[in-house]
Amino acid sequence: MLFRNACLENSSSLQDFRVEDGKFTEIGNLSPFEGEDIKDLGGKLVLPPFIESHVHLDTCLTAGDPVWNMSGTLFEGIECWSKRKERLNENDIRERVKKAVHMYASHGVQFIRTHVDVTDPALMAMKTMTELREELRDVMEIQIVAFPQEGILSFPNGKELLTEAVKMGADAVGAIPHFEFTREYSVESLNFAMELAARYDKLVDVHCDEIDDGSSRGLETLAARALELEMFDKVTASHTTAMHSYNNAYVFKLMRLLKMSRINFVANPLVNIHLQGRTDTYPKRRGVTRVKELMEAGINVSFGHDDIFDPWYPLGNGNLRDVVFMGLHVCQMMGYEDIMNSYRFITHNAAKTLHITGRYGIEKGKPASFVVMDAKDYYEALNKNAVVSESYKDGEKIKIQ
Ligand code: 17E
Ligand code: FE2
Repeated sequence: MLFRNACLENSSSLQDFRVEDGKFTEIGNLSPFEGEDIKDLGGKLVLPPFIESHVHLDTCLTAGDPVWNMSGTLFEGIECWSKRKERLNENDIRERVKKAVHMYASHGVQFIRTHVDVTDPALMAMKTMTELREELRDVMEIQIVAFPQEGILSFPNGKELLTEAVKMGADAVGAIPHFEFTREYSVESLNFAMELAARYDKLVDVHCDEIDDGSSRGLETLAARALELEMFDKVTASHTTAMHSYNNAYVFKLMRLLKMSRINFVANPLVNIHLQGRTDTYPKRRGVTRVKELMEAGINVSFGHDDIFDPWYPLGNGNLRDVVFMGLHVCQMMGYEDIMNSYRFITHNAAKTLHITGRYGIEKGKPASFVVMDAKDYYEALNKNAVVSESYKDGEKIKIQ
């Protein structure tokens, strides 16, 4: 099939591309083969599919059940979730996850990395999510992070539960150093998670220093281990909001290690502008990690939504545009080029985080997965909140309800 007159990733002139057997076979100024199906895109924007690089699908769509998070803090959110967790069952998880996945799909998302809480003696969400990862494969590629929400050393049998979740088929290992009881536990939890991932050849994605405490320094341990174990870009530091509060001299020193370690970062601007700064009076810290400075240092940063209507965030509809929009404001990245290129936070940069770049992107020979937006470029798409009108996965059109 021949697609004509596409604005490919903000290109200044329109291009055509051909899809055969689920792959991109040609890109350029193309003439149709005899009898070939043709679709004229009329100058619309074509991007590689959107990627949700950080969300908690197991907690989605539970806000207010059984209680609302009144303080708006991460820590009250964890308490609310702990109450809801007692009532988890397979059907409940299935219904909510499917709903959330379809919300994402309708906004052109084709890949999701989800953190699944494994501080549950029954590992109910983990088990169900591994099944859903297979069942939903035609619509969404899902990566699962075994996420110890209530700690590895500070939760009964935390180490065993995390190990079991890895054996059940998690794609990545998580940790939550800032939530552990002590600084020593924080370091030990990171060592444990990294060694576990190395042993089972898994990726790593840590909820790292999600607190407005400038002395929360899990990140240096994570980056040092990524370097020493040669795991490099298989490792991701999510949130790192404490970095907002680190002193500049420390960040200056830290940057050397971060560059050497080659780890990825995920910022969740929509949720962290809501959760952070809650113990401040005025001035109130924004609490989002140093995105601009990380990018300037050549470090990979993607953006995630983190939550959809759950104890940590009371809104959300699966549209990553809102995440980008908030991120650009909070991080003060509002130059023309910043805005134009901001789709990369939820496409190419996120593909690096998920470790899928080899089979992602609009290039000859790669799977023909892409989205079409009702806009002439991403600047306009972002500004007008343009809809994703079509989403193709491996050459097949995904139904957008
Ligand atoms: N759990 C956590 O530790 N941090 C978050 N931002 C969310 C869940 C959403
Ligand atoms: Fe998170």
